[in-house]
Amino acid sequence: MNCYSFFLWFELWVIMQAIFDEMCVVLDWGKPTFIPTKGDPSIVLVVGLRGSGKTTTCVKYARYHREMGYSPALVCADTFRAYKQLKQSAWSAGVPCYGSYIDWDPARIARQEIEWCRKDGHDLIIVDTSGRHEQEGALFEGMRRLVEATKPHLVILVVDSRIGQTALDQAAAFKRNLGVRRGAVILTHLDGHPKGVGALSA
Ligand SMILES: Nc1nc2c(ncn2[C@@H]2O[C@H](COP(=O)(O)OP(=O)(O)O)[C@@H](O)[C@H]2O)c(=O)[nH]1
Ligand SMILES: [Mg+2]
Repeated sequence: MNCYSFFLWFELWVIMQAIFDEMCVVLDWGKPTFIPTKGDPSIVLVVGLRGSGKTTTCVKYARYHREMGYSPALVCADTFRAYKQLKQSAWSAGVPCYGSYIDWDPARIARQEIEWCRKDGHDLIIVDTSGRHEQEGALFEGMRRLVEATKPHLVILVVDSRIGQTALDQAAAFKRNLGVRRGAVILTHLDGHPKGVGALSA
């Protein structure tokens, strides 16, 4: 590499670093809403519409916290097929996964499997849900039952940012209908879609 191309690469690196630092400042909202306590089991319920990216987010959230020194576990409060999907992703991320191949009631599965997670000493229990209902009323009813059954310390709403500014309406509808104590929103599909910016601004 000659001197000229070295300086070109160096300049490019400086520009990229400056953009990255500026993005960190813009996206930093300060202190997180919720920090799980190490050693004390915290329950995080992940809700959202079907295909929004809940399962993917659950695994990322678990892996991130494992790297931070927690002992996370994933619980699948969904169908048998979804359990298989979660188990596969959880296995590749090295996170234990709990679920049922025989029960069909999400609230009952969640309650039972959370108990197993507690017994196994996990301090961060992440519950993945289905969001499969066709009717809005049934969806919220199903989620209310899950909130009742799991008594979560945090409810995360996963929103596909490709819906743009409608993300705000979706978050408001969840807040109104679930009436949770502590909630957060995670936007997915921010990579490679222009509408993501709309969702972010909303
Ligand atoms: N590009 C991209 N794809 C994603 C993201 N999050 C999830 N996906 C993909 O979206 C699809 C649905 O995700 P999944 O987690 O199964 O959604 P769920 O039905 O809400 O559990 C899968 O193919 C994921 O790989 C993201 O942030 N970016
Ligand atoms: Mg899923």
